[in-house]
Amino acid sequence: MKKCLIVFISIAIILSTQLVSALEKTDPENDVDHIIQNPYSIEPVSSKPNLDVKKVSYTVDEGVATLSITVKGEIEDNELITYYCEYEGSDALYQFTYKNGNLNSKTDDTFGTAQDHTIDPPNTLTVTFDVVGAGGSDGELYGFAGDNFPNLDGNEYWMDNTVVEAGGTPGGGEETTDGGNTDGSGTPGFETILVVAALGIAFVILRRKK
Ligand SMILES: [Ca+2]
Repeated sequence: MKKCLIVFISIAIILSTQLVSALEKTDPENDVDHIIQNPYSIEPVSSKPNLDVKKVSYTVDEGVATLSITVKGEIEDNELITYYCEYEGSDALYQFTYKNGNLNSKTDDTFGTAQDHTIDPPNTLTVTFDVVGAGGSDGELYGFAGDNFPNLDGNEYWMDNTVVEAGGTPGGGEETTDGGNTDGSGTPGFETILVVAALGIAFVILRRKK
């Protein structure tokens, strides 16, 4: 009887690890900051839709981790415009920087290294990685788009980023407490629910066999 239970538990755990992990964070529209350095001023503008982050997402499925950033306008290839996205979990870090058609990611083996990227017409930049770590989705997701930043040329720049949770400082972006952002639409607890459900079914089957 104990052997049967162990088999069912093993099956439940295997099933749970094969599920898709997903995390998503949305960002308000028309909130790109126009920043003038001297004299300093900052003002949200709607005139830069190609920088206006709407959403970042992270998924893991069958050994592939996917990071994406979606803007209100179009992903723009321009030497002054940078798109950045990262996911940092307890056992993995994936990050990429996209600028004027060029994609860079961390090359350290302990970090995710980008495999490929697509621009899904016309406003989503999607980058795939080979999974490192356990492929969970309990970490922090962050996205940023900037014009003339961080390589400042002149006295002004534009930027938009998603909320940085307390204690996190990814990407060097501003720490912000913008209202209206939403977070936590991921499904980190779903695997646990499935395991519990599978165990429940296993117990029912075992009881009927007595
Ligand atoms: Ca935005």
